[in-house]
Amino acid sequence: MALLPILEFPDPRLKLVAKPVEEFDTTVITLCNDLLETMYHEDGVGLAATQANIQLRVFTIDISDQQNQPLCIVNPTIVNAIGTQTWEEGCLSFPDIYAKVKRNAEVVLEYYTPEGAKQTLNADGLLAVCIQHEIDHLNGITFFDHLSSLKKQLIRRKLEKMRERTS
Ligand code: K1U
Ligand code: ZN
Repeated sequence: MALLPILEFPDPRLKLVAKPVEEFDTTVITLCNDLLETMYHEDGVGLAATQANIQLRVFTIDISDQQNQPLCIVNPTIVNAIGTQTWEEGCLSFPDIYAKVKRNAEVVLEYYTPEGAKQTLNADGLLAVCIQHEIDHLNGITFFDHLSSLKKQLIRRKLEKMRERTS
């Protein structure tokens, strides 16, 4: 297993659209294990391959308190989505930035395990939010893209100040 470096905004590689996995081989299993290890190390509840500069439609999620309910999601498709909810989201590609984003309240997700088995998952609450956040990453979209121009400006300034302090 390996810790993967995470791309940070405004890295243009966060805008790349990931390609579907075509062969379910050990590469996919290794990628899932590396994403999980990196996600747990960073105390995240999700991590998309795009954030590790790997353009494959793969992400991991674990919303449990004990970090013991890992989900490895390959080639995800949301087949049904209803309602709306607003959640204060974080993103490992935007350290220390949180912002409210409106998304669907419930989703039905079809996906494959890293071994190639097709699955269906019904999700609501944080799990539904996280699934939509990670699928956005695979499509080159971040939570920043959902925000108003004013909020974007405030976040840009905050990141500049944080980087000035650490440089
Ligand atoms: O994709 C990512 O950047 C990971 C991101 C997932 C996410 C969290 C919350 C709402 C939407 C998407 C994070 O894990 S952010 C950091 C975090 O540790 C966290 C934030 C809120 C609740 C629990 C954890
Ligand atoms: Zn994110």
